[in-house]
Amino acid sequence: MAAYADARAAANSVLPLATDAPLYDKIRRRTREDGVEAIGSIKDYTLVECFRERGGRRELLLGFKKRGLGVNKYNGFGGKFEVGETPAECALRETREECGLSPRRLEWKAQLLFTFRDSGTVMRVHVFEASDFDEAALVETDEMRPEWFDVDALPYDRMWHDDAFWMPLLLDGVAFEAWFDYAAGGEDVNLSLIHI
Ligand code: 6OG
Repeated sequence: MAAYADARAAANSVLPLATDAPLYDKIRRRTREDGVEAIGSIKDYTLVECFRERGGRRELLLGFKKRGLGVNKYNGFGGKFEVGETPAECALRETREECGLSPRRLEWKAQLLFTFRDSGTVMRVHVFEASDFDEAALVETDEMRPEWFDVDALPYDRMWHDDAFWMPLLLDGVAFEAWFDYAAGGEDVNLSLIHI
């Protein structure tokens, strides 16, 4: 139960984390069966998916990551929390820092938990859907090269493997919580569980 208490504290009481307790228990059970203690410390991140309408089509802004975790992959914008930040504050700051956009609409949509077979650290990623921004502010930064994609033609082969599992839910407007267990090396998902 320690991880559950920790999850609540880290969420600053602003997120609907209703189903996290059973999910943490499942992660423990499933990974212990393989002789792995997958839940050690928990590191929190945000991830922001920015949408626009173009010619009757829906488009998603992805950034090609130029450095750090996920280098050479397309992903949404986000990163680690600064001390005292709520998830929404972190999401907005990271989006502004990485691509210049300041979304006026930001909605919590998902919590992703990642375990890695070569690490005891759980990554907990708070996913937001964003829209309504001044597009003139969009810039390439040292970290990300932004690019719009039609939602029916996302570059899944150049994104994190987990995205192909959960992105269709996000595109359908579903809020969810999911766990992805990555094989050693961190490129392929071994196991996944999704709670809607
Ligand atoms: P910085 O290093 O830029 O934060 N992130 C992941 N996103 C997806 N879709 N799948 C993963 O699979 C991810 N691992 C990390 C969270 C890293 C950014 O990358 C996201 C942050 O937005 C393992 O501070």
